[in-house]
Amino acid sequence: MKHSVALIAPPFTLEDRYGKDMKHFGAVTEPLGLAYLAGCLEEKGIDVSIIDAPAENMDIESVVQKIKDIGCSLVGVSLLTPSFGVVKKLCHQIKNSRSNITIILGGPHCTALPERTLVEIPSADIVCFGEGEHTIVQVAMDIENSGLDAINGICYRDDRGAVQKNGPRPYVENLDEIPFPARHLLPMGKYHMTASRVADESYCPTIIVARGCPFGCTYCSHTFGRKLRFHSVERVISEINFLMAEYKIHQLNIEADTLTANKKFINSLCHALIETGIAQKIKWTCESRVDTVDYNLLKLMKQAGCWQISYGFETGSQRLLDMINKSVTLEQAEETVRYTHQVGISIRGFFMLGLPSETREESMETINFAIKLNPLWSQFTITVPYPGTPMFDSLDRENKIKTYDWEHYNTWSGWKKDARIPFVAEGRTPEELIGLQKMALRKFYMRPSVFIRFLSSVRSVKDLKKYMIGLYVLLKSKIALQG
Ligand code: B12
Ligand code: SF4
Repeated sequence: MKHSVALIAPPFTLEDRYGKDMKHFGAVTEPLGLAYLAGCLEEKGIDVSIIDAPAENMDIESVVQKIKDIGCSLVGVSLLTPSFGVVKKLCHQIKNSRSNITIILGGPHCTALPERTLVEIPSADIVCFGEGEHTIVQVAMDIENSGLDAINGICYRDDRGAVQKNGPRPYVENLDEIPFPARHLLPMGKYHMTASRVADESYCPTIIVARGCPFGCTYCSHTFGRKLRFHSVERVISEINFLMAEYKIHQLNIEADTLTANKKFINSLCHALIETGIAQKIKWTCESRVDTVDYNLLKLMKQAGCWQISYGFETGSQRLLDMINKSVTLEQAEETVRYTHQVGISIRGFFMLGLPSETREESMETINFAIKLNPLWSQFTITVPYPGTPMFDSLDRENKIKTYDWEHYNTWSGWKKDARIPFVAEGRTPEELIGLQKMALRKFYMRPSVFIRFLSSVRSVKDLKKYMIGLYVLLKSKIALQG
């Protein structure tokens, strides 16, 4: 029997992610992981729908009602570590409303802790770890035929209720085998990217061009393994052409763990964007590392339409960079920033506060380094040892993890009520880190040169409103500190 499937992006709201004040700056983006699964299910003729709760502004009750209305027999829910609490409640209520429905969970948290997730969420029946495309198809088609013990990449409960873990599923070797994500099943008018990532107010979709990363940063989940796998350049171009024809896009976020990790790939992609004329029509952003670009590549990327790169600078301390195995130097960061600005590409910088063994002085070095590099936007997050990372494993071994209540695994704790930071280095306090995250933003953004830069870039009333809210949030955080 083939199941009909509903895939759910859980009601994990912008406020849950960023807190009341910062929610204005968060993105609600397409759940592409689910859209890939749906594309594969459709290809096999399986009836599938996607319920995107954050985009549709749905709460748990309305998701449960929608599942009832659809009348599906298999429900798949995506799970990130900080959305654990919401997903657990959702599963419980789905099962309460219809006990014969099968619930499968997947996503980065499940990949990191498959068995534990099944134990901790008793209403779930199956947990998928690793890439889900082939697994969900097999589950939807074969559950009754071959039984769950024949499906790789899952954990499940056997007849006696004991948790069983099957062997891993190999990564998809040829990514082009996977159909385009089923965007037609998503509420496409309801997405918006973070303000710092868009060139104008038009819709900015994301396209994923590669999976996997060969680098070894200790705080990273490596959800797609260490081996880099790419779509062919032809497939990427045809997906962009599709997005241009279907959604009339003018901008794009090109996603890959590190787009520039393989020079041959990024060079061919840029040349193809130029030769097809897409470079003249589409502006794009991407994420990269400071040691995987050089002046010539940056120049080519600019010609190919790249207007912004997000770099993970992480910290202003070489000792800490070495400790997190970033394998870059502060000098490399400075040089790359210089080249990127020289070719006319704008920069977003990611910085981490509260790394293991970090001192207050080193935190200040990070904030000062951000000011020195002077990217257009800087993001300062509190270090969270996500499960599945080497950082989590070593802190866990050393009994240094403060909470296993996954809801608190949020990098924006500084802005969240009742936050409990999962890791705090010796000699530091949660309160200090919370204050530091706010102070970092104030120090970075409340500079006259930054005010002038932002005011001169205002293009609309909407822009102005966003900047005003930003200023209000920063001032409020300062007053709260003094009060
Ligand atoms: C791009 C990105 C973002 C973008 C999304 C932009 C966009 N339009 O896509 C933005 C900036 C918005 C973002 C935000 C956040 N992100 Co993010 N993000 C990523 C990144 C770099 C890539 C995600 C991606 O595109 N994946 C591609 C798709 C195909 O993969 P996928 O969604 O994981 O789905 C596959 C499998 O997981 C599985 N699967 C997923 N769901 C399901 C469900 C079922 C039923 C099944 C069977 C299988 C299955 O099958 C899918 C196909 O193979 C990852 C790192 C990474 N490489 O995964 C981090 C990552 C997912 N993000 C992370 C986090 C923490 C967040 C935030 C919570 C940060 C914050 N504090 O706000 C928010 C939450 C966003 C949300 N959805 O609620 C963490 C999650 C860690 C964890 N253990 O949960 C990651 C892994 C980075 C890290 N720290 O290591 N993110
Ligand atoms: S943080 Fe980025 S560069 Fe480092 S391992 Fe993860 S994806 Fe790769």
